[in-house]
Amino acid sequence: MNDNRKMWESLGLNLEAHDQLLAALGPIYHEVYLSQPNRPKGMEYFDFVVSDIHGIRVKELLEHKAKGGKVVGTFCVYVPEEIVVAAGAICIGLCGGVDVAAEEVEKVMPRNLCALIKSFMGFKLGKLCPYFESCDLIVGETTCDGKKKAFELLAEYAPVYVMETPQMKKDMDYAMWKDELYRFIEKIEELAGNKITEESLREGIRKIDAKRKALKRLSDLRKNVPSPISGKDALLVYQIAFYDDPERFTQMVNNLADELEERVKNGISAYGNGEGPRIMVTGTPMAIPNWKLPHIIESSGARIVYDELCTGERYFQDLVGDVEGKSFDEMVDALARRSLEIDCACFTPNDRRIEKIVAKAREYFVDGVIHYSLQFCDPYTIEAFKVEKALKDAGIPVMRVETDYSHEDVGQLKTRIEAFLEMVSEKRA
Ligand code: BJ8
Repeated sequence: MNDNRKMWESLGLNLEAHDQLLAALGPIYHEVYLSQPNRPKGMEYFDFVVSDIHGIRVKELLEHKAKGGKVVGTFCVYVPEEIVVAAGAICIGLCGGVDVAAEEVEKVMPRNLCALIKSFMGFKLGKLCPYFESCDLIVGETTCDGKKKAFELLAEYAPVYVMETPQMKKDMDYAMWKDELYRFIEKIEELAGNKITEESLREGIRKIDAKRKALKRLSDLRKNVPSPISGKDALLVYQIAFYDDPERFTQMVNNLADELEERVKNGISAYGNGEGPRIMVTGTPMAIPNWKLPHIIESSGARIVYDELCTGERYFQDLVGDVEGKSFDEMVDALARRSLEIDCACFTPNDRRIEKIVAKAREYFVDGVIHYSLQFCDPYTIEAFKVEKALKDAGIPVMRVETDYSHEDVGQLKTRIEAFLEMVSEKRA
């Protein structure tokens, strides 16, 4: 038995089902990623991370735990990883992007539920995720109803702590959220056995701000024509941001951005065959390995240049900012304000998201927008109508897509997307 298998066994994984999962990932990754022409050399690191997706990083988590460290799993970009890092713990984003253990999941929750929720429950119930099994605490939130109720069920299988996220963004909501961050600080201190000091909080904020800054730098480079990186590659980097070591990851993203700057100077396209329509994707997050829609879009000749997603801009568009000389309370305040800048459809009203989508579509020279919602996700599916109207009013072509993680609708989606891209190209000509 090789070292990885011993490690997975020690975590109690269902080895047979886990083998099948990894075996399925390889060919998909090859088709979606490795077959792309003209990829930046800097993507080799991210390919390596995926090629050993349940190996080295899990080993690092277990080494950390062996020294008395803690691992905290999260599902939402509102959970402030700065606080986890400040306590000396490791923060891992856990969202699942693939259908797993459906039979077990449907024994404890309804079939007609968002695929992302069913996926993370499947990873837990099917004992398929070494990250999940390494966590000392799972942090949920009260964003959408589906997640809120799923965390009650998840608590029967793992230690769960739920943060109460507000539903509006009034002054009282900021105050409530700031209190909630203090409650979270206490919980994390108790778990980690470490007091979060002014200096450790400042350091935690600096580390995570540096990561977001690197991601923002990468994203800004996607404004260029021709695009120096494919949309699929950018998405992969955003997805890995949730579980890689933050300092190493920041360095790798900055290296990649250096290379992309050179490409921009020399007019090198990631696609190598001219520029197809420039597309923005907006909507529900795409957790790894959910590459279905981006693959359809880019293999139909378009270029995704902006992701208004939590696995995208919503994760890194705002920084906490300079915390030099700030008191503990001022830093907690800045953390609360930064996270409430994120415009998740769980908030009401959420007009700012819509205004941003229109503004960014112009800033990134977007020819069309594809609104992506997971089926049964009420917040995004309902908000899609307002997004569509605002874009149409602004003269920007838009299409709505509702799907899940199955591959049954790939043919149908491809036909619809090709028709949309044809229309967009005619308008552009
Ligand atoms: S901040 S988008 S990460 S909640 S897709 S589970 S909303 S039914 S994931 Fe999200 Fe935080 Fe918002 Fe971002 Fe519910 Fe919709 Fe499923 Fe969703």
